[in-house]
Amino acid sequence: MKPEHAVITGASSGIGRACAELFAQNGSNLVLWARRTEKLSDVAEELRNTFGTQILTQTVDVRDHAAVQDAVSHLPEAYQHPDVLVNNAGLSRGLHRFHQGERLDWEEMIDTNIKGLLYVTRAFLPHMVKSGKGLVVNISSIAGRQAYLGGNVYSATKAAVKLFSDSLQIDLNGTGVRVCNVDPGLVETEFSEVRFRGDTSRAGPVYQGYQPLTGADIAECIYFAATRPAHVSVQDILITPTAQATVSIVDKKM
Ligand code: NDP
Ligand code: 8X3
Repeated sequence: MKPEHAVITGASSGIGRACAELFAQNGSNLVLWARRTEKLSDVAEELRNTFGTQILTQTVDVRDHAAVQDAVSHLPEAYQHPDVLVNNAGLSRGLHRFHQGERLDWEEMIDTNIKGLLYVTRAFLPHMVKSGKGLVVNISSIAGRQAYLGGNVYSATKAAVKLFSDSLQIDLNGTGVRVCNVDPGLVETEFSEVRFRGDTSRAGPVYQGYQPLTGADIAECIYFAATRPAHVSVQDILITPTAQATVSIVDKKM
């Protein structure tokens, strides 16, 4: 089953952008969300020109409940119950031990990774349930399964996403709507630059000394889940670079 309509949050870079590319390449029409309007428009323009599918963009901050509701209400009907909703928008801030951490960083992570994901899901799901089909993909993380030094609140937000995915499996049982939770390990994106607020001297080394995953590696897993026949549900995916054994054991050749 080829997804005709997909909605991807956090599509201005990294994993979300790679998903947009792969879905468009395979003929899907897309709605892309992010806050950076110009970056999002550039992605859309490039995909339209290359693949010729319909690409709509909406500048949405997923932390803004009213904006999320408003954006969904302004979409053409077919996109309100997409074949695939990729809940990808998310971020980490800081890598402090908890007792040295910043409250505003915790709030940003909780508001984006947990509350934002809930707002988006709640806005689309009633339409998807009514249509009796569709796939919700939640991007959690290996960090939601295993703790690491300084990961505290980020890990907690991702553990929440994973348990929310598990709960949705139950709540949506019998509706025809499927749920896929994806837990990536280290993926080279803007993630670490955002975590370290643009400090490339800290972000760069995160991906050095081994071959990290790319956004495209994650997009392929998501596309696989999205193209299974209706009776097949890929509930959970854990994907790491081969060099990564656990969240913090990485075979780096420096
Ligand atoms: P990027 O920083 O490259 O991409 C994050 C995307 O999320 C951007 O498009 C950003 O767009 C968007 N975003 C962030 N905050 C908001 C918001 N409030 N509202 C709307 N969009 C938002 O990182 P990744 O691609 O790596 O991250 C994607 C997801 O993957 C995240 O949930 C992350 O936690 C998860 N993940 C990443 C891993 C990694 O190693 N990279 C590993 C495991 C999970 P904009 O700034 O324009 O709003
Ligand atoms: C991101 C994985 O280990 O870089 O979710 O925090 S990690």
